[in-house]
Amino acid sequence: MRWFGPNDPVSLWDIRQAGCTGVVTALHHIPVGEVWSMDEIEKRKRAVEAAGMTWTVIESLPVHEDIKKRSGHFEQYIRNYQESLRNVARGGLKVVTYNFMPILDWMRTDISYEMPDKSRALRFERSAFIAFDLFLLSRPGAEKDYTPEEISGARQRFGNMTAAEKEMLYRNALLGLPGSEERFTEEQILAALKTYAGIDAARLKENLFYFLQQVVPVAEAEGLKMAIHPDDPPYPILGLPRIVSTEQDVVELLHAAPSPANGLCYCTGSFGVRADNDLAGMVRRLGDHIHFIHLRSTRRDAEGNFFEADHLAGDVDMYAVIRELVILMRRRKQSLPMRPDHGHQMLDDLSKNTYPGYSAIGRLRGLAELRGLEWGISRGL
Ligand code: CS2
Ligand code: MN
Repeated sequence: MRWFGPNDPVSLWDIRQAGCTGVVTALHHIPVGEVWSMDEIEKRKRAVEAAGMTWTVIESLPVHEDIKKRSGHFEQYIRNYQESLRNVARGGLKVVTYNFMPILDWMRTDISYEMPDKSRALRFERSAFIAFDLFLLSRPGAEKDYTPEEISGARQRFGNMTAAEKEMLYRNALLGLPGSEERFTEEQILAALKTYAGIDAARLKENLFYFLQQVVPVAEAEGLKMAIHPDDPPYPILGLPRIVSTEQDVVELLHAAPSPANGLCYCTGSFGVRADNDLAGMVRRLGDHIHFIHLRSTRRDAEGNFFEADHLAGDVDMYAVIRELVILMRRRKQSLPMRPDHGHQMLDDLSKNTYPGYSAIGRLRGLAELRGLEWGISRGL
């Protein structure tokens, strides 16, 4: 499971009791772009090991915005990244997860969507999102991104929201990075969006490829595996390009810096939002480059909304996915690190304040179901 560090309301022992042998964590307190020191790496490692688990996967070693834009101090930030890679390798870590989404990480409009069983899930509602973009953020030029029907639907949706609902939508949409409490202000996000004005998908891809060409050789020399996390949701938002949304995107980024160290965090929750992503086929075709696995399922509808379903429900055929993964691990003679990605807020956690998607009990349920499915498939093969 993922652990956000000493401030995480879910303790290492909670995670251990969920049946985990390792945790996935990051040094969230180190500002993006700064070098991860040996001291801090060792300290975190000791904390995890004191609870009887191991730390081999980082999620995430974040990429500074200057690198994504190839502007400002990007060269210095790349050198810092390389240095962090050398340090984490010296600390015994094996996999480095990161993403290349401009400004924002995942985006949801509702972080407390009530399921029929009264547990709570994360949800993306398209018309609420459009309402946020047009009427709360008032992003210049946003109307160009939507059809007249979408705009009038969003206007109607917005008109029916209470002031408290509008406030909530605004907060959810600008939640910022997982693991941080910081939110963007309206001025900050509009200013940040402006800095991407000249950067389309092709440019952003070039910048990613350049970054990979600088860091993948270092990772390879140090015995590390890089694992890029796909875009969530897997399409452009707020006028920002998103470039790790499809199998083709992954093929291109692998070609840009050919190496076994250049790989993927295969996240079924993110890729699965697009019906055109063939999840089981991606495991077959990209398998040698899958270094880390996130298992989660969403349920989408024709309007472009989706919510995070139970791990074994929703649109992801988890049986087919895990079957391919079991076959892959046998072929590679290696057990790949996997975690349940998110879980519903349920039972005692409903009254607790945890990171959205990262309460203990929902993830424990997800993990138990996923492991059971893996066990059964594995025994039957
Ligand atoms: C994670 C991602 O919480 C989540 O949804 O799967 O945010 C992931 O940690 C980052 O994108 C990886 O850099
Ligand atoms: Mn994920």
